[in-house]
Amino acid sequence: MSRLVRVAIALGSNVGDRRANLGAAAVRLESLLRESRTSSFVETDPVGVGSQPKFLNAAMTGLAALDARSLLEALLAIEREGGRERPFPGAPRTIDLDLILYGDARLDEPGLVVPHPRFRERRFVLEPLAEIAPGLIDPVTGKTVQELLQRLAGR
Ligand code: PH2
Ligand code: MG
Ligand code: MG
Repeated sequence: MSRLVRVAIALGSNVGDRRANLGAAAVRLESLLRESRTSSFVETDPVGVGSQPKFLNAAMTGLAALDARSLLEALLAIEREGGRERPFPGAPRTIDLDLILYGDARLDEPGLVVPHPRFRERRFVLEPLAEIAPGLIDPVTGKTVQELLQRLAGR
């Protein structure tokens, strides 16, 4: 019997056909997750990466049968299929898939830090995530996604 874990994934694209890039990744993720939900696609200004094209961002949630490391590998494989190149950190990208939450796990391993260390400060993650999973709980702060978004908005 396999254990299912509720996960949250952030999607972002600012190179090429952004809508097609997010759509293709979402289709692939739907096949990995049970009861998957996908947020609206929202256009956002780039944060912390200098002057770049605007992003299209989205969030997905669902139940994963994979362990966290295997899920991360699957996200990286979908990024590669989507033509992701990594010429330098923070480079514009066709598709970026970040594992935000993996149940109530707190992991700090090479390449795998969960919850994502910066998601609480990122409106481009919290806004789409709150649309589909406002009550999802951040195991570090104990706050819901909705509360994290309100906290951010109130600053
Ligand atoms: N991703 C980043 C850095 N900055 N800004 C926006 N608006 N959307 C992103 O997805 C994003 C970003 C690093 O992955
Ligand atoms: Mg990212
Ligand atoms: Mg990433």
